[in-house]
Amino acid sequence: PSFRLLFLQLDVPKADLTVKVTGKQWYWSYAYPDNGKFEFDSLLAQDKQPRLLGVDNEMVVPVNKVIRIQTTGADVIHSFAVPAFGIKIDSIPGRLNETWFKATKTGMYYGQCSELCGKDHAFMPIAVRVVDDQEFASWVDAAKKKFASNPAGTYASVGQAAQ
Ligand SMILES: [Cu+2]
Repeated sequence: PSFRLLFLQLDVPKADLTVKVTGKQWYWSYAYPDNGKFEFDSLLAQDKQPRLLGVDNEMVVPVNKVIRIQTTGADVIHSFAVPAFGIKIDSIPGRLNETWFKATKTGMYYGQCSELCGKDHAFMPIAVRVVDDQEFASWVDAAKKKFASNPAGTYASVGQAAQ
């Protein structure tokens, strides 16, 4: 029976939305190819609860929709795991892995990097905020302005500018 389940997990149903998740040392970046292709970084927020799980910019998705996750690594191997959705998939440089989930309730869901990836492996949480359709649409509108028009504001480019 477990093999049947493992097999079915890999069969990605028709997705309502795709989010591309890139694991980096030591944070995640989320890209929304279906919603204007904006991308943003999600960094551990020291001042947020729950401790070690709160981030500055959450991954936001609509409730009751099939969300396809495509994941890769930018530097070393990471792993994208969200226990509440039953997903765990390696984020490997040079490779695009796929998985999916469908959240049936709104709210916050958390996960952590699950492949030892260096110094701050324990400090690159995954925070997913599941919202209704209307809230998702307004978040997308705001996110397009906040992230797409200002690529210089992302963590990675701030790091490059400092070099
Ligand atoms: Cu990692």
